[in-house]
Amino acid sequence: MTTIAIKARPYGFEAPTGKLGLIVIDMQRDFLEPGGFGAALGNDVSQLAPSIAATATLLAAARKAGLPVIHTRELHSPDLADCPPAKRRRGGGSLRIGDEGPMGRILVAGEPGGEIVPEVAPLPGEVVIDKPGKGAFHATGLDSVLRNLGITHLLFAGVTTEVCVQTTMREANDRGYEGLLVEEATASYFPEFKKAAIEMIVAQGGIVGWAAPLAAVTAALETV
Ligand code: C5J
Repeated sequence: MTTIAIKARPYGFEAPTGKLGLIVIDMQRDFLEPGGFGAALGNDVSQLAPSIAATATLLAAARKAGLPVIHTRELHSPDLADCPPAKRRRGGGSLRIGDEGPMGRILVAGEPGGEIVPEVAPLPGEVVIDKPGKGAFHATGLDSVLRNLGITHLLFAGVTTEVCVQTTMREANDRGYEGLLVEEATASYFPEFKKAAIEMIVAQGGIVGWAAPLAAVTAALETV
């Protein structure tokens, strides 16, 4: 069996060809644009902007290499039945989940703010997982989807690094997947949290997984 080898930290990441997928977490207007959930919590959304172009580059390389691509969206049903009251109460911002904002109801399915930004939008045939939690495995069919696709290794991109991305990497790790975070293709409202999250992932011999620069990942995907 051939492998895709990526120069990574804490050591080289090797994925069997055909078993590597890309998961792009929550690249939604509600997190990336003014007027959404992230901004309502008092965050500077411009901090996330550089991750859009990097994720677009990564997506292009993954699609060219034939990797399955999975997108996630943090969303709740319009009746908010899947939103724990504790989650809705949290934050104390001007707008809460379900409230009407400039891009429609915050983090509600079917509203403009819940859509993925056009630069990294899913292509027809790519899986989109809507998730009510921070982790993409919680209360979703993601694990079945990955197993049905035969995926054992995952590249991770998306926002925000220390919340939904890191939570999902940890969930994947506990389920036996091997995960690598693509550094430029993720971002946090707090650059120091992004840096710390990456260090937490690769510390202790890769206790959560691997991390690598975008160029190392695209170079490896070129070899497929
Ligand atoms: C947050 C996410 N930050 N996608 N969600 O609430 O990271």
